[in-house]
Amino acid sequence: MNKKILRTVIGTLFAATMCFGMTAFAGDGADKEEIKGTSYKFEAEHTDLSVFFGRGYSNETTGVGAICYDKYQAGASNDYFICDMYDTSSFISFTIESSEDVENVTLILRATAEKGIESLTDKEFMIGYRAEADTEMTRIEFGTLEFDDVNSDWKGSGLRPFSDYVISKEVSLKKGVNYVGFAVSNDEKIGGTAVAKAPIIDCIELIVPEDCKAELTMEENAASLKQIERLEDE
Ligand SMILES: [Ca+2]
Repeated sequence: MNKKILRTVIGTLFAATMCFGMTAFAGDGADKEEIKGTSYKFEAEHTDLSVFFGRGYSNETTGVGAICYDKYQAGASNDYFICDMYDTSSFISFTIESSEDVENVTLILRATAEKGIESLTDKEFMIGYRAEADTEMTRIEFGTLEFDDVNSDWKGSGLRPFSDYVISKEVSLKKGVNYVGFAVSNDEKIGGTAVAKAPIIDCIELIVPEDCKAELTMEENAASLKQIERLEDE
């Protein structure tokens, strides 16, 4: 399957999914400390980006080119994040393996945004998950991601610090492989070559409830790890 077709297939999976009426919300992560359980953090820059396509304000970006170094010291975990998601087909997906079925997992997204992108609703930016055997993503109705103070002049030309957004406390994972996906679904022309608005994604955190023994691991992509090594050497 060529990359363009694969992108379309994944985009369609999201688009065709019904909303499941889940109770979910977004916030500034203030209530994150109160969530009890075992926390697993997975870096966006370690995901498989082989079919990634995106745009910046004056460029197109493919594959591991989407991995950016946190030169502004905006608080990115592991010092890297995914940038240039300003295309209508941009998405990233985390491949998470769970040792058993688990419900009521909390999903936290660590993200920020560039100047001018003050918010993203769950219709403009879709977040969902599915087990490998499922054909459709379960879309999360998280409301709106607010990037407060995004238009401040961060250290001259810097980036607004990253924030933690509690996306859902009701994610279900099945034993085996699961996908947690983030896809652009708007066509707001925000300037230059950028034809959609999107967040800048640092990592996700999954918190397994206290009484559950499920262990989570992420398949880290070799090409992405290699790209980070390359950037470290620069
Ligand atoms: Ca990161």
